[in-house]
Amino acid sequence: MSRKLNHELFLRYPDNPILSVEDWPYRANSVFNAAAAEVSGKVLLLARVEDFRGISHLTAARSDDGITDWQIDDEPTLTPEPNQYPEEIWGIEDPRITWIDEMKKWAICYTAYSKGGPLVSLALTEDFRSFERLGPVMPPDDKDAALFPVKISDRWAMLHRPVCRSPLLGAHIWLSFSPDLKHWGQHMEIIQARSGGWWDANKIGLCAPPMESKEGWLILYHGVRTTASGSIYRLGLALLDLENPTKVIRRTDEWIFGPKAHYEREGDVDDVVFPCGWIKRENKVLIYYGAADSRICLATADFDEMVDFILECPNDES
Ligand code: BMA
Repeated sequence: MSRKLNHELFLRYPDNPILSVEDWPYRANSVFNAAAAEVSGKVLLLARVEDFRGISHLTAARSDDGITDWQIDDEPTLTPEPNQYPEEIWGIEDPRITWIDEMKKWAICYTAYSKGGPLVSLALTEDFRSFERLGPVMPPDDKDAALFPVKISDRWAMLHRPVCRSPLLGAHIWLSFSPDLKHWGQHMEIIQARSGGWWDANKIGLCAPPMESKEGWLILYHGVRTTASGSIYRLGLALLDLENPTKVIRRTDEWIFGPKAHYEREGDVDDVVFPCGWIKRENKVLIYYGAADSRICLATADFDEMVDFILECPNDES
C-alpha cells in the first residue's frame, strides 16, 4: 500500500470546469482532452473539440494564469486534412505537446482516426498558428503518445500505446526510438496493464508527456476498469529512470485520482478523467483533464509532494 497522505495528491480546482462548450466562440458538441504548454508566458491549451458530426479537431485557448480569462481562437486551429492525410478522415483527437529545445519547436503527438483505427500522428509548430505535419508515425491501433523533450542516447523517444488484437493480451505503454522523428523502431513494452481485479487491469495509456524530476521521469497514466455499467478511467503515476527510461523504477499501486465530482461522473462518456497536459509553475503542477468527454477541468498538485509520493511507492511488480 502507498503512503497515506492526509489530503488528495491532486486537488480539484473549486470552479471546475475551467472551459466548456458554452465558452466556445463557435458551435460544437463538446471540448475536452486538451494538451497544455507554456508559450510566451501564457498557458496554451490545445483542446479537442468534437463537432455535431462526431468528428474532432483541435483549437487553442490561451490564458495568463492558466485558469481564467481564456482567449479562444475564433476558428479551429488544427483541422483534419483527409485529402492530404487520409488517416485523418474521422478526425484528430487527444493531443500531447512537448517543447523540443534542440529544435526550438513544439512537437504535438495526436490521434488521427483512420479507417483502419486510431493511429499516432506528429506535427511541429513554433507558434500554434502554422503547423508542419510529419504525418503518421505509428500504425493503428495506437494512441496516447508523447515525446520526451530531450534525446535519449542520441535518439528521440516516444511513449505510446499500441493495442494488441486480442483483448486478452491487453493495451500497454511502449517506448520507441527514432533518429529523425519520422522513422521509429527499437519498440519496447515498458509499463504493463495489470490483470484481474486491479483498477488498471488490461488497458492503460499515457496521459500527459513525461515530466522531468531529479529522481526520474514522472509518468501520469490512465487505467481503465471495465464494469457492468461501462468503463472507469482513473489515474496513476510511475517513475522511469532518467538516463534509461526503459527502466520503471516506481509505480503507484492505488489510483491517485478518479471520477468523483458530478462533472466527471456524467457527460457524453460517464466516469472519465483524461488529462493530456500538465505544466509546472514554480513548485505547482497544473493538470488539465477532460471530464466525462464533455469539458475541460483543472487539478493542481505540489511537485515535491508528487515526487516524494512516487518514491515511496513500490518497484513496478505488475
Ligand atoms: C479513450 C479515448 C479518449 C476518451 C476516452 C473515454 O479511448 O478515446 O479520447 O476520452 O476513451 O471515452
